Amino acid sequence: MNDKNSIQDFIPMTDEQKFFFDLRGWLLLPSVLNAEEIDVMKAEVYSGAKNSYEGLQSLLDHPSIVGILNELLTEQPFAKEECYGFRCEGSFTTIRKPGWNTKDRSDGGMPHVVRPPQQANAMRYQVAGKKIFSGLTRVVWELEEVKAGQGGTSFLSGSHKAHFNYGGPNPYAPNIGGSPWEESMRAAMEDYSCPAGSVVIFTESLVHAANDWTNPDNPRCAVFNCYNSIWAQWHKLNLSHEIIEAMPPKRRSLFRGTWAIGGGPNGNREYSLENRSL
Ligand SMILES: O=C(O)CCC(=O)C(=O)O
Ligand SMILES: [Fe+2]
Repeated sequence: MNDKNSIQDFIPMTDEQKFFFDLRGWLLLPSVLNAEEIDVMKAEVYSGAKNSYEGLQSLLDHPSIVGILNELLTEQPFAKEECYGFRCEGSFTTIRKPGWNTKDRSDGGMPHVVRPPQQANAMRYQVAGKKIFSGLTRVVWELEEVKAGQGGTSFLSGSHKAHFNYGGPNPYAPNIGGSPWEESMRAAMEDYSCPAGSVVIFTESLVHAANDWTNPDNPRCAVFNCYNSIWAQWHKLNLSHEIIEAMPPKRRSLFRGTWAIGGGPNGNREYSLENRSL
């Protein structure tokens, strides 16, 4: 795997990917990791991913997603040779054995969003000047096979651009709870089948849900990484300075402080103990 990630090292987002991401709010990249890479990452997750990013950190700026995150989150002049133009918010891993149920989640599997896209705010999906800004953006690494309808994350495609609320009593609620249309919205949701080593990218403005894992053949084993604009933060960082400090410098820049002006002529490019997101 590539640890340097110079500015030329990534794979650009294609026009086709841009079209479908904008249309649906999510994108599947099948079979990104090879068998050996899958084994290494899976072993890390199954052994508890104790220092989460330590063994999984090469996924954070994997060349297959950097070009896409540049399109989705970066204003071009802010992508530099020595630092990324987007930031990482945090990460979690999941192992869901056959029979795993959404009751184990605090949201109980309720379809939800970061913030409803009907109001303007710093997390919302927008397009201007032929440029996407995807707001809070999730990258899911599926390390085991996923079969459609058997427990992958599901999406209400297009809902990241919905102009009308979900029908529930509170238009600010970040989920579809209490909506008289809950069943028809759930019925309209779609998901994906993919081999192990695939990536799913979605805007958190899209209505999405966790689902019961009913696939009897293998568990779900996935890494969920979250990204944002270098000027916006949603999650509190769940990663120690020691782990970030040990990363290569460009990868470290994913965790630099969330600000733009006031730090000298070069602006905000380098991660340090004094310049980190908290
Ligand atoms: O667990 C899942 O499938 C959904 C996770 C989720 O809601 C998210 O990544 O924002
Ligand atoms: Fe979510």
